[in-house]
Amino acid sequence: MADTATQSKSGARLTRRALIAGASASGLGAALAAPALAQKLIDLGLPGGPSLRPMEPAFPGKRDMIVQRIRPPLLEAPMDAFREGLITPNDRMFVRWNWDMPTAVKAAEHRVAVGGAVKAPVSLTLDDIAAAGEHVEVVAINQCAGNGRGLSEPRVTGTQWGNGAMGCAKWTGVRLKDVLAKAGVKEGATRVRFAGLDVPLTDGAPQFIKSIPMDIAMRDDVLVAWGMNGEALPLLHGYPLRIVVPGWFSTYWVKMLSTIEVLTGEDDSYYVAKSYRIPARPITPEEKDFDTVSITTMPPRAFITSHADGGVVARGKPVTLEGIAMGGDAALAKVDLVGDGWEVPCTLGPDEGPYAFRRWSVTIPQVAQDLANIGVRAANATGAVQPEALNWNPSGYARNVIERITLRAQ
Ligand SMILES: Nc1nc2c(c(=O)[nH]1)N[C@H]1C(S)=C(S)[C@@H](COP(=O)(O)O)O[C@H]1N2
Ligand SMILES: [Mo]
Repeated sequence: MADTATQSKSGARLTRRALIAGASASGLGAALAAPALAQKLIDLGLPGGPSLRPMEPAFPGKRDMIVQRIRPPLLEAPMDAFREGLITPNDRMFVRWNWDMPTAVKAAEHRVAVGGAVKAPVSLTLDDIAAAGEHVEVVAINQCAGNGRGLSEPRVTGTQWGNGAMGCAKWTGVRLKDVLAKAGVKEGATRVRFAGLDVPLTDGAPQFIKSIPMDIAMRDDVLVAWGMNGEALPLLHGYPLRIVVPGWFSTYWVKMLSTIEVLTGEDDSYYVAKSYRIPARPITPEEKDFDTVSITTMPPRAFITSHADGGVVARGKPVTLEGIAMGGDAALAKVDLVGDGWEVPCTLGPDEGPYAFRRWSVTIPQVAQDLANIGVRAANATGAVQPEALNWNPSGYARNVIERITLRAQ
């Protein structure tokens, strides 16, 4: 819902130019100061609507990013961000804010309130958080639940992302369970809910708050993080603190964390009870009557990063294809290059843990003809395998159909 907000507070429809002017005039601040009009356009190959997007180099701390929206910012990484290594540099990490983001945070004054069903509510400084427990590093993929949504057929509503609403970083922080221990969780706790400093643009709209079940909150790798690839979290990524839930879509990775609330019942807040939900069973686009469940864990996915659709390869010569893959909520087990009726296993690169990207490569000894409709198919340790057909749902969540391209032999 918030995804599609293209209207200003006054309800006037904004042109791109007005948006940019508005961004500077309304004191959005240094962090998002009037990005220059982008000259470069990129084609995301979206089947159901306008496919061109500006490439924008002017966001603070970012190299060229695909601008899906300026305010609140929605920036997508171009696929060339994933061509090397398995860590996504901070300046290529996608950005997503549902509502306006604060453009300055005073670290010394920042507090995290831990309350709800706890023995003694506390208000923690950044130093308190840092001292709450052992410092932990986790390499984990930050992926929007709507990543690749723009490729859905039939088209669905929401940000028309290509596949660049993802990235893999090394996150540093303390365990959420150690922070919770500062307040002491009461018997009967069911979920832990998070809020950040951002508030809705429109009056009466729900705040972006999200919760996770207690057993997930108590996991050893679920963090209150302040570090991203060895640097302080950039403002765009939630300075000074964010939640990290490895293996879960990053809608739960609340940024600019300011409140932790222990719940004893269900969470009936908008972004849990009404939004970020998928059909409880597979449906067809025509079906309207179905139960829904919250989107939670990520399924396996793989991408070719060495070649783009329509690329040219040398006939009669060997070709090496490369890319990245992820297991989702479990370790990656295997990646296969698949064509029409054939498949070849790929070699996997360094393993940075179950929640990280892993590189894959495969060499075709001699290209005889066009490589038509080739794709890579990942499988994870629980046996989940990428499907041949799109798992279509009305919000385009959790896309993990095998992505196919065609390479021309010349
Ligand atoms: N405070 C806050 N945290 C948030 C959001 C938000 O709007 N506000 N969006 C969530 C969603 S939907 C996504 S996909 C991730 C994006 O994280 P990133 O911008 O660091 O890539 O942040 C999550 N955390
Ligand atoms: Mo998201």
